[in-house]
Amino acid sequence: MAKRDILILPDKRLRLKSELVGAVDKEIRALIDDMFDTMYDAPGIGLAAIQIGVPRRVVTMDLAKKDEPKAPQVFINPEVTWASDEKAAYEEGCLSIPEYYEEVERPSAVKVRFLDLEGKPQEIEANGLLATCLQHEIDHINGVLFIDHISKLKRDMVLKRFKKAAKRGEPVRPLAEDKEPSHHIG
Ligand code: K1U
Ligand code: ZN
Repeated sequence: MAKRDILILPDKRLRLKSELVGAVDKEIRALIDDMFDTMYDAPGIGLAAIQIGVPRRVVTMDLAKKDEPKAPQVFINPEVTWASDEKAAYEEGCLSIPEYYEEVERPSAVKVRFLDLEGKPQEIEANGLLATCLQHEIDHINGVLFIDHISKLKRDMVLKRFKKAAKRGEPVRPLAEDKEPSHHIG
C-alpha cells in the first residue's frame, strides 16, 4: 500500500477518458488500496484513479464525519442511470485543483450502477453530498473537471493561475477571495 502523487491542473492526463475495468483482480485491489492511502492523506472525501495517473474507471470515497468511524466506499465502472430534474448547488473542491472552491449546480439525486469490490453489479440511489461527490468523481473518469461547470470567466482565471504556478514550479497561491468550503465535514 502506498500514497501516490495527485495530478494537479493543468496536467493533461486529467482530461483523459478512463478505461472500463474488466475484472476486479489483484491489480485493481492494489490500486484501490493506494487510492485510499492517497485520499485519506490528502485529505479528501473522494478520489478517481485518474487523479493518481491511472486511467481506469475506479472511484474511492469516504463521507464519514471527523468524529465517526471510517466508511470507505468503492465504485468500479460507475455510471449514472437516472438523474433528477431537481437541482442542488454545492460548494465543491477538488484535490487536483487545490485551494479553490466554487458553487456547482447538479441534479440533486442520481441513481448509479457500479461494480463492488467482489465484482458484483450494484445500483444505489443517492442524494445530498453522496450524489454530488458521485457526479464529481464520475466526471473525473470522463475527463471532466468541476471548473467545467462554472462560468468561463472564473474557469479561465483558475486555469491562468494554475498554469502560471506550474511554469514556476510552485504551488498555486490561494486568492484572498477564494472561499474555504463552508460544508466542512465534522
Ligand atoms: O475528487 C476530488 O478531487 C476529491 C474532492 C471530492 C469532492 C468534494 C466536494 C464536493 C464534491 C467532490 C475532495 O475531497 S475536495 C476536499 C474536501 O472537500 C474535503 C476534505 C476534507 C474534509 C472535508 C472536505
Ligand atoms: Zn476532483
